[in-house]
Amino acid sequence: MLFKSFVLLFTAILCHISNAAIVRDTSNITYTPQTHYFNWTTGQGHYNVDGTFDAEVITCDANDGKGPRFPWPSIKVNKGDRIILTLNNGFETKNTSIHFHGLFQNGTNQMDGPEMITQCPIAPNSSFTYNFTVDGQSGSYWYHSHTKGQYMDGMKGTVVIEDPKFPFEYDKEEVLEIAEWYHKDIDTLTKKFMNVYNPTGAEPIPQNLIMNNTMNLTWAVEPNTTYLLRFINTGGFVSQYIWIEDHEFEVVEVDGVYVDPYKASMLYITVAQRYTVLLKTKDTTNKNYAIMQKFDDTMLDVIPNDLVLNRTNYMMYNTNLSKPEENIVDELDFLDDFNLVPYGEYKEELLGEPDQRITLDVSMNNLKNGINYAFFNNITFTQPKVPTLMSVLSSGNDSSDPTVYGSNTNAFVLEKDEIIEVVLNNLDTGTHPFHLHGHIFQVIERGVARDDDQTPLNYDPTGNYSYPQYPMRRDTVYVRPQSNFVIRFKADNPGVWFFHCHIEWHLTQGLAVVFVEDPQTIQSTNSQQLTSNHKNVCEAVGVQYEGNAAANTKDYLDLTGENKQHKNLPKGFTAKGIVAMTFSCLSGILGLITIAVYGLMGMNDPEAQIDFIEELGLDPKEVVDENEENTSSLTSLINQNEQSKGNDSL
Ligand SMILES: *[C@@H]1O[C@H](CO)[C@@H](O)[C@H](O)[C@H]1NC(C)=O
Ligand SMILES: *[C@@H]1O[C@H](CO)[C@@H](O)[C@H](O)[C@H]1NC(C)=O
Ligand SMILES: *[C@@H]1O[C@H](CO)[C@@H](O)[C@H](O)[C@H]1NC(C)=O
Ligand SMILES: *[C@@H]1O[C@H](CO)[C@@H](O)[C@H](O)[C@H]1NC(C)=O
Ligand SMILES: *[C@@H]1O[C@H](CO)[C@@H](O)[C@H](O)[C@H]1NC(C)=O
Ligand SMILES: *[C@@H]1O[C@H](CO)[C@@H](O)[C@H](O)[C@H]1NC(C)=O
Ligand SMILES: *[C@@H]1O[C@H](CO)[C@@H](O)[C@H](O)[C@H]1NC(C)=O
Ligand SMILES: *[C@@H]1O[C@H](CO)[C@@H](O)[C@H](O)[C@H]1NC(C)=O
Ligand SMILES: *[C@@H]1O[C@H](CO)[C@@H](O)[C@H](O)[C@H]1NC(C)=O
Ligand SMILES: *[C@@H]1O[C@H](CO)[C@@H](O)[C@H](O)[C@H]1NC(C)=O
Ligand SMILES: *[C@@H]1O[C@H](CO)[C@@H](O)[C@H](O)[C@H]1NC(C)=O
Ligand SMILES: *[C@@H]1O[C@H](CO)[C@@H](O)[C@H](O)[C@H]1NC(C)=O
Ligand SMILES: [Cu+2]
Repeated sequence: MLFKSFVLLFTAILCHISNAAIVRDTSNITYTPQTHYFNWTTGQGHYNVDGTFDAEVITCDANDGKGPRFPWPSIKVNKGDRIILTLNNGFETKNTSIHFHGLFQNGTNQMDGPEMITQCPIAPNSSFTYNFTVDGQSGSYWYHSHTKGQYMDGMKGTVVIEDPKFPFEYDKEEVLEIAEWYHKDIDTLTKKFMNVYNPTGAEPIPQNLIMNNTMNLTWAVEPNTTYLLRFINTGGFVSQYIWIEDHEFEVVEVDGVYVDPYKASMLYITVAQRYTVLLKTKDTTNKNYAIMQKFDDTMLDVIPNDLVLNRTNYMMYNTNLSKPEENIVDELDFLDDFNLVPYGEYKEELLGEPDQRITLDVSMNNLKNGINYAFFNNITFTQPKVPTLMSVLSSGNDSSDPTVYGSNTNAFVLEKDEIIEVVLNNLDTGTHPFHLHGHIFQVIERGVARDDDQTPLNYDPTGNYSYPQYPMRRDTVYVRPQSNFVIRFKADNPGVWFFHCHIEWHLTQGLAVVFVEDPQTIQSTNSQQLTSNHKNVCEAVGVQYEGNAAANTKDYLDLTGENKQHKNLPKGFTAKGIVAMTFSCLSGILGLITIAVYGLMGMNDPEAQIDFIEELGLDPKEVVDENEENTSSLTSLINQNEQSKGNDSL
């Protein structure tokens, strides 16, 4: 077995690593950093993205006199430049925020974006100024709201950081932004998703795959030209297979990390991942070619009949000739990113034995309110009352004690310069792309998928694994169904960094942990202190910028009053029970009663049964009346309770 996989790996490397890319001599190039100003205001509008439906979207007014626009602007800056972006909340009621995905924010943690982690939410009529440099980073990135799935409504855009010393030669550059699109807005979809009527946590099915915020995109190309082509998946749910008919990619960068040029005819791109490739066009113009996007349909709980799984876009050499037809391939033979090797300054030898190993088990289950949540180690992330960065800044010597950050935030404290290993075991049957803020990490191990009827393949800490000498590095990596991955990084970026599934549905379900990295250095660094603008934003939204997760400023180890997740299902009442019932029941109150009653049949403690019915917002007496046969055992207890209530009020 081991021998066989070795041979496979070896041949894979032989046929994919290429020397076609031409390396530039960049030794004499110098560059003076610039500052770029943006002044954006959020708003609500309508836009027909896919040509089939006028959807509610989030618009951007760039305050340039042109009014609100959609899609959002794309940003292009150079390595080392400064970005100063003022985000004005123009919504009537919604909070907002912006995160620059993949940027390290080294020394500027408060500019990272996730609300209640590094910043206060920006309230309507309030403005937050993001001010940071892109020191030492280049490549393909993106920005998006980090508030309540807002980026699924279009509050996002591509970010390209040009490197004046980019190592490979090319003639032209192009960005292709891929995503999925929903006709309904995120707030409407979330209400249906986080709902007792969706007990399996089935994610809403998108209507279409899109490219550059449209369908049927045309890309006019020049023949005989080497393009640096940047694929950026700004979606919130599905991974996509990407290929171009009869053309080959040479991958040179993933998630901002340069890699040894690697040939592939197909890419598998999860949401939030980026692949930058060299693409040499043909030297003739007698045909046009299909740019294909294909759903990873294993991520969909149901595949509606009218869902178009493959989308065709047009790579046009010659507009006089007809557009290409859909391109069909025999197999989905895509690049395994585990085989990539970082290039140049990004090449880093396998980090040594970890100082701290954090094991995270992913699972999904229902809590007592009937809703399906996602868990790391049985904890579903629940926002603290004070953004975690502000708890760090105000907690003095207590900042190294994870207690400060709450029992429901899954906070881990990392000490300065420690080697951190995260072992992630996916007990769930889905694929999940995980993103770490503030870092790229080495991916040293990734297990194969396990079928639904098998037991999950956990990482074995005593196992005999052979790790790559120069592991792949990136900021977003997927785990296969019921399998695992292991990543390592050095804790050399003081800050509070969110680690979460980038499927927005799963983040909403709580699939996140928080790394509090080197809290003492955060406290003692000038640039990490809250700007006065930031304090104003907190005041406007009514969030304290001092205190522990429970907003306690006196005793940082007293978490009384902190936000907590709902209780577990009562014993005997299983998630399966809820699922079975919801699918067989009618809508409305009658449906709820049926669920409650069915669940009750497996529950032997009448006290717990009543508790559960009340949790569902129902009157136990009513439930019993409507379902006499199934609940007779409850009747006496309810009567007793009523009697004792009556006695109390006398
Ligand atoms: C770089 O500069 C040095 C000194 O000016 C010169 O000798 C060398 O040819 C230059 N190299 C390139 C690639 O331009
Ligand atoms: C942003 O634009 C608005 C409207 O033109 C203006 O009032 C505001 O001063 C601008 N803010 C910044 C930081 O330039
Ligand atoms: C793309 O083509 C489909 C038909 O294949 C059409 O229904 C849709 O409106 C087109 N979308 C756009 C944005 O042109
Ligand atoms: C905005 O944030 C504040 C503070 O967290 C919160 O109380 C409020 O409910 C939020 N508003 C909305 C519409 O979510
Ligand atoms: C925002 O400011 C405008 C103009 O000052 C005012 O009309 C509006 O009521 C304010 N909205 C909120 C939510 O405070
Ligand atoms: C941005 O940050 C730099 C460095 O801290 C500071 O000098 C500058 O005043 C800031 N600009 C704004 C508009 O906040
Ligand atoms: C796609 O959108 C990007 C901006 O994100 C733009 O730079 C690029 O030119 C567009 N490509 C095509 C083919 O329209
Ligand atoms: C492409 O380049 C080759 C060799 O340089 C040349 O012979 C050919 O005419 C070019 N084709 C086009 C379409 O420009
Ligand atoms: C397309 O047709 C026009 C008119 O016949 C011609 O002038 C042009 O050169 C053609 N373009 C290409 C790329 O063949
Ligand atoms: C989609 O693409 C795959 C791969 O090219 C192909 O096998 C399949 O037939 C296509 N069509 C549909 C409807 O899935
Ligand atoms: C999560 O809960 C399950 C069931 O109670 C238990 O077996 C498991 O050990 C828990 N996992 C962790 C990491 O605490
Ligand atoms: C952050 O900056 C420090 C030096 O100021 C450097 O040692 C460290 O490697 C940087 N971390 C990252 C993730 O870039
Ligand atoms: Cu996920």
